[in-house]
Amino acid sequence: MQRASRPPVTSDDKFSTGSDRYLKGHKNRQGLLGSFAESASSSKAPILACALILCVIGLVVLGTQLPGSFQRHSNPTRRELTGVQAHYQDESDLEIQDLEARLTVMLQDIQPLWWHLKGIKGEVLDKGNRLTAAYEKVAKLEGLEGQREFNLTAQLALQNTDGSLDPGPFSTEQITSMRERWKAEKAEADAYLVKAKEWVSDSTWREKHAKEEYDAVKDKYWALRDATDVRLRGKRDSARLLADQPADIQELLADLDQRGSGRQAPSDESYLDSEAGQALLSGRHEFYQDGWWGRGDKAPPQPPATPSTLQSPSGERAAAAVDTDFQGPDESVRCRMSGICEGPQACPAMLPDSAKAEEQAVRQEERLGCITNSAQRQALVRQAALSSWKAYRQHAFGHDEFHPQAETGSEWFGLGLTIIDSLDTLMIMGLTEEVAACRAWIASDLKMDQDSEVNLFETTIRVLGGLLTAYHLSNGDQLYLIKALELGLRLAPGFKSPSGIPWSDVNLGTHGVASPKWNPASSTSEVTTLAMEYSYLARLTGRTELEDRALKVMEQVANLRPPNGLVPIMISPETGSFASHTVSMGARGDSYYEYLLKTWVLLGKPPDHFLLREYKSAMRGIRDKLIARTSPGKGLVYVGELQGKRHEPKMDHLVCFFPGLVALGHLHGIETAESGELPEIELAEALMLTCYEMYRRVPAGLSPEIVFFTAHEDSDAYPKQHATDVGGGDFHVKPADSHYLLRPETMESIFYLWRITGKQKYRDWAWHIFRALHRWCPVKNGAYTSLDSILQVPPPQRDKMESFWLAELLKYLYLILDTSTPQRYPLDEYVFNTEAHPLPIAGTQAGSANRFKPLSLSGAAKGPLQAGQNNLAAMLKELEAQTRHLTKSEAST
Ligand code: DMJ
Repeated sequence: MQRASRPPVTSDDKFSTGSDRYLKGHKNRQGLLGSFAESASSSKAPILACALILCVIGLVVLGTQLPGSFQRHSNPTRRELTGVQAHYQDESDLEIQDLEARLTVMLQDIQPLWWHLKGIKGEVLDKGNRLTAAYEKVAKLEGLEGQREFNLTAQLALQNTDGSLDPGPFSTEQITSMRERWKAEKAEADAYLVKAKEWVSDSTWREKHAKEEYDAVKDKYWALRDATDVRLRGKRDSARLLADQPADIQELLADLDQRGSGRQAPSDESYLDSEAGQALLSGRHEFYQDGWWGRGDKAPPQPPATPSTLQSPSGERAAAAVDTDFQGPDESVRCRMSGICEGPQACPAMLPDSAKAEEQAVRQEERLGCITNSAQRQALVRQAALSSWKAYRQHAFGHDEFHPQAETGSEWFGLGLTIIDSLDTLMIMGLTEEVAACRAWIASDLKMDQDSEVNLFETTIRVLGGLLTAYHLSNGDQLYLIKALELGLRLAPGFKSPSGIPWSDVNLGTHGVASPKWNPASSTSEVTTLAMEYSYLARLTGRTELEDRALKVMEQVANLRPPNGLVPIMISPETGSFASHTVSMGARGDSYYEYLLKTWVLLGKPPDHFLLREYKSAMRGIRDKLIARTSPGKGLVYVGELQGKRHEPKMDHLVCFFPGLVALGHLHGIETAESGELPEIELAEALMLTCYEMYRRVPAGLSPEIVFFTAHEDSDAYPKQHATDVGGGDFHVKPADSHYLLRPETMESIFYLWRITGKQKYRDWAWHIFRALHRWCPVKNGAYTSLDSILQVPPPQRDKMESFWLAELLKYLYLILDTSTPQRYPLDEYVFNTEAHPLPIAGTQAGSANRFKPLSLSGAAKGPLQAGQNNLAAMLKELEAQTRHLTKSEAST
């Protein structure tokens, strides 16, 4: 069976998690400190002498300060001991803790300096090699010069002396041009040599500077550490003098010992108050300017509040907010090539003022890693959203799509796609002025009667979904509902096929339908990803026929009894049968599985519903047939594809919605693990790690569109050897698949994992991904754009800001970092559609159909709203005739 190459995924397996890296990194950190110790040992003798003297002085001073009664008795009373302990405790708190806090801040500064130095050393070596090569090239050209002239002269001499020969291979002009070319070649080599010399001297200077800086901080660190140790020893020895070490004293000693060995990370506040933190706050790069990032607000990150009613079945929800399990060193290719590192290297030191401006700018970007406060992080995300939106508004407002480099828009559906898809994100971020501009455009410029085809699925999830959520978030602004209903009805002919399986495309003006040009069949995921939007539309308007129809499609697909609950990715609207042998959780398959679960939740989780049954059956199929691990034990867990019966270790970035879906299933009480398998939440976390590694183990720090995993038997040796390669030995990326389109799926899953586990590391992962986005995707006008290849640094950009950048990625990121209490859009009241538009669950307070006043189609309104009502009333009549076949009775046959 294919299982041989796909090691089974069991609950006994230990993943190569952040903690493993932590442990490994921790050892290395010790190694680094050890090397400090070695280098410092030569100078230790005088320090030890000082220590001894200080210790003696300490004892004497201490003796004079101790309570009088205590000096007199060899067996002090308990009260006296407690008093002394408190005295030491206070002193420890005031002195030792202060010293240790300073040490940890210094440690934070030392490590980046060390990595910086190491990087420069590598650069010096590299530049040195280039210089040698330049010398060699110049020498070679000089050597060639004589030889070339010699050959030419010989050639010419031959021509002169023997008239019977041909004029020779070269004309005079050719010779002249050859000489010029050689001259130019030599001049170029000479210039390169000069440049290479400059490079070397420049990097050598920087190396010297970095070394001095590193040595200075290192020396300070050791001086402080030695002084701390002397103080601790003094205290310990003093304490030993007290009586016969009764229990209280032993406790005190143990406490002091522990203080001597422990090192705690500084809090956000102490870091921001430190010199390095202040430097960050007053950073020179424009990204940090203007006070919009919330300097005044230094609130520490808060764990999300527990949603009011929903409890995860195992009861373990958002309890702890701290799980900073990555301490480095970060050996990832992302850290090495993009400077986006985790752990102690996340926050590199400032460069000296004398460093070049470009380096300062790069370093400033890297210092986004110094920001750990969620509110500050969130403010930066909001800023990214606002600048993206403003660039679109300025250059392409009203167009579906935005090309930020050309500063133009283009059409896909002619429905102002970016406006409507982004609208709820703007609302959630409180960008009221921008929301008003969108509303005005929708009221006066959104026209739906155009004679052009739109994709039924894309229009439903992005435009219909966007309008419905806008209606909900605006507390029932009827404009949005009228437009949503009009669009829903105009899309209805898409369901009119011989089999009931929808067509791919619909003409909004003529009510015609069409298949995609490349295939007569429809994508399975597209025809089964409509029910959430139609269901909420039905709840709000009472028009249930389209909801029935959309649910009927899902039931029809289930009735085809797909083996193992896994559906092939194409299906024919003509025959209603599957039209492919490929099963994928990526393109054309993904949201089929997503809407099984989410539609069931949106309907209020009706018991024994076919959606729930099909979801569970699909989960079993996915576990049995698609999920694999790259190596037994510690390999990455991934979701492959089926080509017929063959398992392909290929995974689209699109599949990264799946960890979040599995976690959501767990939250709603679904468990599909059989004995020895990973339970739902552990499976979700394992898959989440894989998706994150698809960002961490590539040069630009942003995932490629597709990766191919590699199975290997030796769980330990292989990945370790290749730890710093692209994919770290677990996956590879084909150049043709190396683009990144601002896709949101990984951020989406991180959102669920953060909400459901409450582990801080997920917030940090989200932030590290944002760092990479901010590093490589911005365009001068404030927009962000897609990338052509994440294998290169800097990655070449593509000219497109997809609408899901604002609709999904930034919304999820913003909500991950949100610290509001109570939590916004809790998962027991809302379910996000596949385009990240939150819809309220039926039966909850938010989801009540009576929450807003009912849709009115006559009279009361004025202006555009009245136009919309009239339009809709007329249209309803017309569409009634068009879609009469979609009556309830027919839909249920
Ligand atoms: C989005 O439009 C939706 O998330 C859809 O379900 C899949 N693809 C894109 C984003 O990648």
